[in-house]
Order: sequence, then C-alpha cells, then structure tokens
Amino acid sequence: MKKFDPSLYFITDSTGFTEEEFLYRIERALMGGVTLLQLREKNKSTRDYIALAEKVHAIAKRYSVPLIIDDRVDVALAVDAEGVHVGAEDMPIATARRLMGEEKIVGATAKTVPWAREACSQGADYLGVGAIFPTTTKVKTVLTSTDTLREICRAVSIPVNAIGGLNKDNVDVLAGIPLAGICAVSAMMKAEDPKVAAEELKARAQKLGLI
Ligand code: TZP
Ligand code: MG
Repeated sequence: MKKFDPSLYFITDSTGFTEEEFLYRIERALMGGVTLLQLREKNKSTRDYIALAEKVHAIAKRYSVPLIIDDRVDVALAVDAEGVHVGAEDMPIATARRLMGEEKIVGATAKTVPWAREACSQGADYLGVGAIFPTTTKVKTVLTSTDTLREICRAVSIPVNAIGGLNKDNVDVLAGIPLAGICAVSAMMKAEDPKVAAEELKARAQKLGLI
C-alpha cells in the first residue's frame, strides 16, 4: 500500500561519519519526527550501498518510516525499500516506475513547470524542487526561485517538497506556498543532535503552516 507522509523528509549523507555514528544520527532524526527517509550515497560500491541500506531500512521500519533510495533502483529492489528517487541524470522516471511497480514510491527532481508536469505524466509520486538556498551538501544543482516553486505546486497534483539549504531559521521564505513538505540534509545530519533539529524544524514548519 503506497501511502506516505512527505512533511519532514530527511535525506542522509554519510560523509565524515563512522557507520555507527551515521546510523545513530539517522535514528535520532527518526525519533525527532522525520516522516520520510532517503538514503543518498554517491561513492559506495553496490555491495556496500546494499549492506548500508539494509541496516538503515531495519531502523526506519522500527519507526514505520518509508525508506527511499536515491538514484539506484537496483539497490531499492535489493533491500525491498519503499521507494526510489530519481534526478535528471538518473534512470527515466517511467523506467523506474516500471521496474519498481505501482506499489512503490517513485520520487523525482523537478526545477521547472514543464519538467514537473512531465515527471507527473511519467508516474512520479512526489517532486523535490530546489535548491531553494545554496547548499553545502555535495550535489549538482542550481537555485530554484520560490516563485517557480509556487508555480510548480500549482501546476501538479502530486506532493511537492522544497529542498536545498533549508533549516529552521530560513523556512519562513516558503510561507504561503502550497508545499507537501520540507527536505533537508545538513539541518539534521550535521546538527549537534538530529532529534532536536528534526523537532525544531518540524515545529517551525508547522507554525508557518507549511506542513
Ligand atoms: N538536491 C537539491 S539541493 C540538495 C539536493 C540533494 C541537497 C540539500 O542538502 P541541504 O544540506 O539540506 O542543503
Ligand atoms: Mg540522483
């Protein structure tokens, strides 16, 4: 059954952490109210990616939070993750959908209204739109204006999440935009305590009526 809550979407980055610290941080963020989790690894071998995904999936299941795998449909299928996220240079959305099946979540990146509409027609379940602010996370991206974000939200009927440099002190720029949720890496991954960071980001976004 494909039902998910994208309101506080935590995307991980294991760079600089031991595996133990990485898994601990993920669990703390889940305790703090993360509703959707993405494992995003850029430099791991397939075998190591699968091994890590199995561990992360086991933790996420304890919190009943769906696990999305970035880029890699093979890894998502190997660990029976709840979904996959594909960007512009990854597998086409329609292909990911065909391989993952109708019951799994397929998310996509979109930076323009036509691109968002195309992602919908190819079967995406949600969109990640950004970067809203410059990001310190290693990613090939350009900035997306809040005007474009608003237009995308209005143009599609699937959930739209904002991403890129977002934290509790700047999410107010999103006020009034009909988003489904906030995506963040550093705000939780690099926080002193990811649980507190998740709670604070969620509380702020709720107060602003974003989620
Ligand atoms: N796509 C657009 S920005 C981004 C991705 C994966 C990284 C967001 O990371 P952070 O640390 O929340 O800015
Ligand atoms: Mg990608």
